[in-house]
Amino acid sequence: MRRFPFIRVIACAILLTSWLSPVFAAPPAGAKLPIPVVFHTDIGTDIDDTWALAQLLRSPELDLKLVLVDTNDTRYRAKVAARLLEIAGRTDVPIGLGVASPMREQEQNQLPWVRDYDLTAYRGRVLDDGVGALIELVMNSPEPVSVVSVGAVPALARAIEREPKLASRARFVGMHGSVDIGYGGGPVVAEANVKVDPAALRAVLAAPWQDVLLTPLDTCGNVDLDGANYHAVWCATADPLLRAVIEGYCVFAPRVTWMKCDFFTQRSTTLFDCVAVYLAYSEDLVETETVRIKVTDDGFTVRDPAGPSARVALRWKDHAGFESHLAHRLLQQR
Ligand SMILES: [Ca+2]
Repeated sequence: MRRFPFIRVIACAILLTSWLSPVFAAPPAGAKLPIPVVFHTDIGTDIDDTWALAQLLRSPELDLKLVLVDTNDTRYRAKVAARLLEIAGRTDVPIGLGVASPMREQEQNQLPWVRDYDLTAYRGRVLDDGVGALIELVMNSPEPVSVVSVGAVPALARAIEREPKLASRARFVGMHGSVDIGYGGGPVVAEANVKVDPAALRAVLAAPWQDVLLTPLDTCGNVDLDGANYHAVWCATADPLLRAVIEGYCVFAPRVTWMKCDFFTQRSTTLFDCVAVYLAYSEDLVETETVRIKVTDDGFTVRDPAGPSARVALRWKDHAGFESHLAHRLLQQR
């Protein structure tokens, strides 16, 4: 009789091993590990950062290690990120605060969504020195980190200044600029993420990254979800993360000042930032060119043979395919 408990222990061990082995087993030869990623964002102004964070969290190719909120009221931005991460069950992700500057409440387009949110109650870490957190992460990572940047970049410029070796250990994927095309297919413009701090972007693009890959307005400026793609996301009310994205959008729509957003039941706004998240794991649907780019003092990104080179997604191979892919990804469908 005394042998039975021992046999049970052995049986349990075998059972446990068989359950756990898919988790702890080494990946098959040739399989890629998820890419460590920093999401550098001005979440809380335009709503596309919220969509992009949800997309990132739903991308198995990417391993989110840090959200670095930058520019204006970074605590407000951190609250938006924290509430989304909490809803996604990802409070393992720390939030770093970047370079802050004043921001009026009227500019905080998701404020009602986080007005009562207590950032000190976030179960993950909120790091006042987000620049230091970025440096520590990149310098200690065994794998090169991809910095996916979808806002103006003062915190990144500061990080490069503080740790000049940072860029050589990382890859930069950014939603920045307007090379041949501007907003709505119009003429080139000083794109917002550049115009806020052109000197910072100039310093970032000049740094010796392992790779620089940009989506300017040329590709990201005409992406949205509408029709069946949008309807499916709108109707995904049982999915807490997508419900949070739509809630955030409904809060944002009546507050945004740079457009009349009366179409939020029908389609998304332009989802600029989602293209940068996509480029962090695939380039299949875009055409890229290596371009030497100068950032002007007034925020234009112009071709200049003396500028640092970047790989730039200038055209879509399959624009409709990307929008469909994005919807499927958000919905966790293949
Ligand atoms: Ca953004």
